[in-house]
Amino acid sequence: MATMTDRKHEDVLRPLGIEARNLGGFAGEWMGSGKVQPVISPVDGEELATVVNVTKDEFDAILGRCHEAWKSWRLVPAPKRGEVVKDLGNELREHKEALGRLVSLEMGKCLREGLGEVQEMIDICDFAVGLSRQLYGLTMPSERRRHRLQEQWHPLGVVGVITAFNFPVAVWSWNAALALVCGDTLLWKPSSKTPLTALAVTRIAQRVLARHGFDPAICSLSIGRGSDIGDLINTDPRVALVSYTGSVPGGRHVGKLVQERFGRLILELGGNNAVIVSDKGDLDIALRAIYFGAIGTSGQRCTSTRRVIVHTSVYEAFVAQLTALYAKTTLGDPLDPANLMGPLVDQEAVKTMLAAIETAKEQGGKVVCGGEKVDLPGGCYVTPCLMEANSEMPIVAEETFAPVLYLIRYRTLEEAIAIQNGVPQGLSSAIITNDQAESELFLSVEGSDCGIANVNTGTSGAEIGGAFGGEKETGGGRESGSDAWKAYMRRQTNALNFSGGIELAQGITLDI
Ligand code: UN1
Repeated sequence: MATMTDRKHEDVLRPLGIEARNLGGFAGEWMGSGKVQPVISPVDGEELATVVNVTKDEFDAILGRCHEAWKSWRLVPAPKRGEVVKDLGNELREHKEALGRLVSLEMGKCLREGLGEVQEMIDICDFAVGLSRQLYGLTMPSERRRHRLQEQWHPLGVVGVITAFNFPVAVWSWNAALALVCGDTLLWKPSSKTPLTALAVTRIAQRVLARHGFDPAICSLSIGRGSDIGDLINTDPRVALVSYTGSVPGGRHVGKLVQERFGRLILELGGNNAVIVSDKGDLDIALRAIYFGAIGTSGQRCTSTRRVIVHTSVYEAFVAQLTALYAKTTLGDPLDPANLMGPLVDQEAVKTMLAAIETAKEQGGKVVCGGEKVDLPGGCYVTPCLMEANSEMPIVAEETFAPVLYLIRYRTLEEAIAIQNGVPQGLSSAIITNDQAESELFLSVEGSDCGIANVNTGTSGAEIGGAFGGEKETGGGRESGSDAWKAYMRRQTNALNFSGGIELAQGITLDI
């Protein structure tokens, strides 16, 4: 086993407090005595560290402490909670480079994207600081004389945050920054593929909370498998809200368990995002937007571009140019700035991608380029694949979490929109056009049915200021900006009578 001094990636791991062996549970103190899990980097196949998962009993203790911590955290004035989040943002600024590197190393995305992910954490902290003074309720005119009607927002409780490997730290922060100013506490279960980044972030939060004199159990951590720790979160009534990011089947499972006990739920599930390239659009914009959307994070974003629906009159020219761009993809170590694409998250993901390509071929798809395994250390590298396809192919309606981009032709915009909407998922979508009527139709009620619909920019890279999430099988949840904070609080409507008498609503009289 690697020791502290001869570990290969010591320079990345050490500054963030990652030891050779780490305990996977935290609620004011560190604990863990369950299964020991090795963490392998997809970058080079090296073991980065081991994590000791939490047991059921430890989970129970962690949740108990996190729930206890909520009882006092909810009493702290929201702007004071905002000050803690401000400091969390500053600490993340300080560790941006280190954390960005660890994200790259642990899950394989390019460093520039790893840094972008940490930037999203910083941005949502800034957003939440302002929000801590804006948790507004409305007042409404009462139908009764000398009555006032109002609503107010109260902290909800423990928020269970179950995150995916592809945004191992940002997803936590979109939930955490809002939940913290809303007066909730957090119990984080990261993907078993990416526990180290979660450990690093929890250590940062622990320091910040302690510095402000608050119980560090406010940001608790519980590393373990979805089937045990995840399900304990889903079924325990002490968890007021479960925010789950992951696959559609995973969301279906979580949804049933949480709904069964009438817990609150935010689901961020799969996407099958399309870009419509109009003959009235700028091909250069289309190429850049689509290229980044398809190969960014090696096609493993929920928002990755998976389908391009191109007007038949520009199809040949567009495909030729996109193919030329794909040929320029530099593939390899994601920490090397020369590389545009890193590995997939693990060898299983490579198998899934190659199998999907075979299935697509059987269904009539034609590979234009890529889709091959590349012999690099770790065995997780593939070339990004462009494939001519049609919307009747069943696999085109599925989310393959890999860089496979389906190219589809269209003749009328109505047809393109029908193709775009003709999949079970509804996360992100875009149109490339300079025609106002086209973009308006795309954004109208007859247009995209997705939670995100963009014009002249791609499907991925959403800013934190907007609410993030999607419709249909994407699950309907919203995180991040706009008024997504409301999901992290409970709304209370108040009728206040200062008339000195009693008057019933709806004009009802009682002769007693
Ligand atoms: C995800 O893939 O789970 O819009 C989220 C984007 C990022 C978030 C992706 N801001 O691509």
